[in-house]
Amino acid sequence: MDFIHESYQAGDTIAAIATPPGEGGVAIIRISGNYAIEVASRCFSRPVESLPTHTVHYGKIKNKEGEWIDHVLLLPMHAPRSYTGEHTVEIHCHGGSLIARRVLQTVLEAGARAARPGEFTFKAFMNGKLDLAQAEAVQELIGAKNEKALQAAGSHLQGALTRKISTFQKSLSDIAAILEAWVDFPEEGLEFASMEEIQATLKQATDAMQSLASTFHNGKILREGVSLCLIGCPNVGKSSLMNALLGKDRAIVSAIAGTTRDVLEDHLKLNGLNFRLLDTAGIRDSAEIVEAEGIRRSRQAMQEADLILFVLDASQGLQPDDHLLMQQIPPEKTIGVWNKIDIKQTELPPLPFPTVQASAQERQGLEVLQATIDEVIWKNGMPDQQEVVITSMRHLEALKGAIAFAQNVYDGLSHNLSPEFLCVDMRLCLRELGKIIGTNVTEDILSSIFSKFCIGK
Ligand SMILES: Nc1nc2c(ncn2[C@@H]2O[C@H](COP(=O)(O)OP(=O)(O)OP(=O)(O)O)[C@@H](O)[C@H]2O)c(=O)[nH]1
Ligand SMILES: [Mg+2]
Repeated sequence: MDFIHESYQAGDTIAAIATPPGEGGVAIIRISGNYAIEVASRCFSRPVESLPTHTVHYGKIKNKEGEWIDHVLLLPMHAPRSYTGEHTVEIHCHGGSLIARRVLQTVLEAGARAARPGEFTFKAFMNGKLDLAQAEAVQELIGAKNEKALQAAGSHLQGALTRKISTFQKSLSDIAAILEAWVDFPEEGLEFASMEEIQATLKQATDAMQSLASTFHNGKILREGVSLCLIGCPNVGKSSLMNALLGKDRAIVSAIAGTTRDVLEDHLKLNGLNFRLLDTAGIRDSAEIVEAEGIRRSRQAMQEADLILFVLDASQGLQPDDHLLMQQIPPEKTIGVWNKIDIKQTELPPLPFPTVQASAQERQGLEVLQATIDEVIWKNGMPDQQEVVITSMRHLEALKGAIAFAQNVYDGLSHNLSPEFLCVDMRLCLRELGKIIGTNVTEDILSSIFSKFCIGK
């Protein structure tokens, strides 16, 4: 992967097709840079220099030889009023991939360079149109697979995360300033503010950063969805429950124990969230080689899943094999499902996790099951619309770093550590926070962020 900014020159004029490949009503070619207007002018049937900014114009695209390429609409946007903050021209041509590529080719021949992935957004970042957290939110917004993820990305793009980080930076910079003054004028001691006050502010900021960091669990659910694994002994009705939840005949169901041999996967949307549903082979002692491999995969799926549905046969009650299996299941991520409640015979014992009764065959108890799934997933509380949640691992790492350094300063104050040391940690703490919004990022971080974008964004 190219380092996007290796050859980055502010104002470099770049172009790309901004719409997805394939056939469509229109395709958009985007040009951005110091010479965007001139480049567009060289291929358009009218001088683009004379067109007022943010107006749309009908005309022809022609190549250097004067050959007609397409009829288009052209939209000039003069700097700084554009996505990138530079002169930008969008050309709306017919939406075939070949025709769009021809128009792009013409634009490139007229002097633009082909854009790299994410380069338009990178320019927006470099020109101060977006901070780094907002630039990443653009990608989240494009990639959002469910309503809630879209909401979180929208709030990041509008700067909610940035504002939050800025408040941390503000109160921690105040402390940093006091500590620096202390280093410069040690004989004056800490009279600028009392030790208790500094520690109180530090604690407040650390708690607030901690609570932002703890939203990552929810953020991950929003972004990636939840993997939900059906586990149980043979024949309890896992595949039937999978089919019932999906509302389709996905997995083979039979009265023969050991029907499912491999992990089966399908996707489901529940309460605005994406689920990856995994049906597995019934777990029992088996010497049969294929079944044994299936069982190994069941166990692996169980370990990796975010949530386990432990399925039991209510017509049989808790059998010794169920009991054995139950001891191997992590209870904090498990929901018990007594299936076949339609033919229940015995009293059912309580289980050490939330449990529901259902009949996959009669489609009973599914709503209660769905509600319980929701409850267990959002056990720390569902984020409300206003809450800022972090969805990126990079942000979590930086926050954790900032928390650790702030904690060092706090402890150092308690132990009368020399202010020089405290200043170092304070600066490192601020630097971690800066990484989130992009004031302190290395080239590789930028590269890795922007290279995930598509070309044309
Ligand atoms: N009465 C009743 N029978 C059910 C119910 N759910 C499943 N069954 C029956 O139980 C048998 C086993 O169902 P499956 O869904 O194949 O069970 P499984 O847990 O996937 O079994 P393996 O893949 O072999 O581990 C089939 O004969 C189903 O028709 C239910 O809710 N009520
Ligand atoms: Mg099965």
